Amino acid sequence: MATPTSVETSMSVLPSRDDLLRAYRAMYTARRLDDREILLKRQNRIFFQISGAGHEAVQAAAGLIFRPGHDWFYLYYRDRALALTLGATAEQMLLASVGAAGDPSSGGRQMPSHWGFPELHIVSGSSPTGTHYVQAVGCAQAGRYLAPDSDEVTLMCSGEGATSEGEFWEALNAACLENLPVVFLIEDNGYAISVPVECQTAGGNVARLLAGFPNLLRVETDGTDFMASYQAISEAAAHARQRKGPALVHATVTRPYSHSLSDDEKLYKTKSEREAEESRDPLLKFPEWLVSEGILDRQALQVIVHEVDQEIQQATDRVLKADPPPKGSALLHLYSEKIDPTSAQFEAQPRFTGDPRTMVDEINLTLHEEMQRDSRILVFGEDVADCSRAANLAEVKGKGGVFKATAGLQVKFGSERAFNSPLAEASIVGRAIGMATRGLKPVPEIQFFDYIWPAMMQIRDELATLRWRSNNGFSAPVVIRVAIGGYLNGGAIYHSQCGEVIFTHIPGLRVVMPSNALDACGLLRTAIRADDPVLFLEHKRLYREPYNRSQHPGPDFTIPFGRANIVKTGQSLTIVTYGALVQKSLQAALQLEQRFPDRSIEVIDLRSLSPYDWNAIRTSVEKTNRVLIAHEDCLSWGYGAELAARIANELFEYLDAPVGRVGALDTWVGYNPQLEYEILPQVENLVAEAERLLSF
Ligand SMILES: Cc1ncc(C[n+]2csc(CCOP(=O)(O)OP(=O)(O)O)c2C)c(N)n1
Ligand SMILES: [Mg+2]
Repeated sequence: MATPTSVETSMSVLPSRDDLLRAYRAMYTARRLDDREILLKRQNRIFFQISGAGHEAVQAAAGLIFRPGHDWFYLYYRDRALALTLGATAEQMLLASVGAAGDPSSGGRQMPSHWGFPELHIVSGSSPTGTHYVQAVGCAQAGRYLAPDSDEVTLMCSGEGATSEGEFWEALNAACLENLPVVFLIEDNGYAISVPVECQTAGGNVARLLAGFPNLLRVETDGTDFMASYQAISEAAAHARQRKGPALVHATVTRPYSHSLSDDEKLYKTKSEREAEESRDPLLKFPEWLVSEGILDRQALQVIVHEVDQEIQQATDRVLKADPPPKGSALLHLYSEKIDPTSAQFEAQPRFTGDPRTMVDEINLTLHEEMQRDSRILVFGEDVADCSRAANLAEVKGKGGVFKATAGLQVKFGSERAFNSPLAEASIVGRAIGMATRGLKPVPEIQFFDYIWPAMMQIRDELATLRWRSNNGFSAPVVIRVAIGGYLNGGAIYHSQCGEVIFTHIPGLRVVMPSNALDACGLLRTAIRADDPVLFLEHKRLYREPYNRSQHPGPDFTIPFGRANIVKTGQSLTIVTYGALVQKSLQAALQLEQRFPDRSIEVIDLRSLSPYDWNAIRTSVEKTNRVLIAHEDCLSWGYGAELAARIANELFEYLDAPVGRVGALDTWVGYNPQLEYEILPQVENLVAEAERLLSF
């Protein structure tokens, strides 16, 4: 594949007359909707506007070729004509413009032009540029898993600027590795806001850069020319439908209305540049072509124009009277309303069998049992497979995770359900989101918490927002397993990090962190069987400790989220903690009780950090009147700060001492064991702070 295919000349695929009229109607509707929105924004009746002007021809062509409700679509904000051709209506779009409750894409939660139409398979779009590339790959992979004989294709659209995001390259790599039926449509309008393409993309043409990607069909087209675009996209779609691999269409388009209403392109585009763009306007070229080819006469064109103008006027009149989102609805759809992981449904009695097992063994066994039960579960990440070269398994034992948490899953359930991903955290989480959107239950692994950060945008802006921002139209109940924590003697900065509070601060995400084998089993199973995104934090130091082992509690053992475990009862002081500090708190309690025989210490293991068990904390503090919150992560702005604030606020009258906190020094974990000891909280720190609180 030396050079991108030229499509200007060959015309093997032709749209019908009806299709051409449908395309023109959608293109004209799109442009007039942009114009109407601009007017409404100037009148302060709507609050944001971004146009698709100049992009309409290639979009309408794509809208004819792909099949709504069969294929899947990851659109971006300019794809108005595409969404219209696929079946969205002018009124639906205007409902989004005014932010009405009836906006089918988000119920007034997202800006307009963030398309999401579940029945059409248009997956809710977000505002970060480029986050959806990897999701589209996951969606296509899910399609292949769910219906291997289907010819469905996933269409993924973006501007040329967004191809500079690393996730574009992660997505292409994954799509080519897996030979997935994804069509990438790059709508190149020459600018990313004010940055011209030659300063954005080396060589100024992203399609040319992709020459080395195997099985990737690259097609260049003039995206302002409807027929050329139709041909280009037909070719790309056919390549993907025939399962020859992914395809990329690079379509040059124009952007006559500046980037958005907040931008004025006259500040950086010359007059001649803008005039050259005007001459390529698809809304002028396409109707002229229809007339010159005798497909329509001018009168018939006028009829379409008139009908669309009327439709938009009537729709505008209606949406301006539409109800806003109801008061009190802001928290709705943050989490699933179908399955409540905090409910009694997840209370279960253990049925213990076998010898005591370590925490990592319990995690492994739970994954085995759940994958056996539910074929929708897929496990992937870095090094999680037993052996990517499956034939080697005749000779070798297999890896199964750097901590062995996923050992044996590939051997038992096959390489389609347990596999190694490229070393690319954003795409691990992003692909999982795409899969979950299709109804699978991905359980990806992030190898070390210290390396979760490339996936942060996917977790915070995508995973946690999808259900809320689509007003329950879409969801991504992914369980991300992450090895976390220090106390490793040599773990140093990049193998010891905590930082759970960064994630408990994210609305829409559940965060749990077991301290022992039994809780790990029960909480992991609940995470998998629930319907929400869950960050499942596995403390590395606790994986193989002798003291936190458990017999296996059975294949249906679950623990509700938001239920603390009172690991030791006491009367004089409550220690609220979780993770590695549970054991240290118990040791501290023992020392304190030896030193002060008339005092007793209660230790609460929260185990579920968001939601957390306020009831358990409240009940205990009302009894003991003294509380110490202990965590491994840095003290300042840590998890304990929120709990301390709430206790001080709501339990003030019960307190006989200030609310105490113990955490790591506000620095990184050092490699030298003495450094590590000084930095991370130790039993002696807990004892000292507890003594201070007991002295009041
Ligand atoms: C991750 C991220 N960075 C920055 C922005 C702000 N932003 C919105 S659109 C845009 C330019 C996008 O250019 P391009 O991909 O070429 O699409 P176009 O708008 O030109 O169609 C930028 C920088 C954003 N939304 N997301
Ligand atoms: Mg652009």
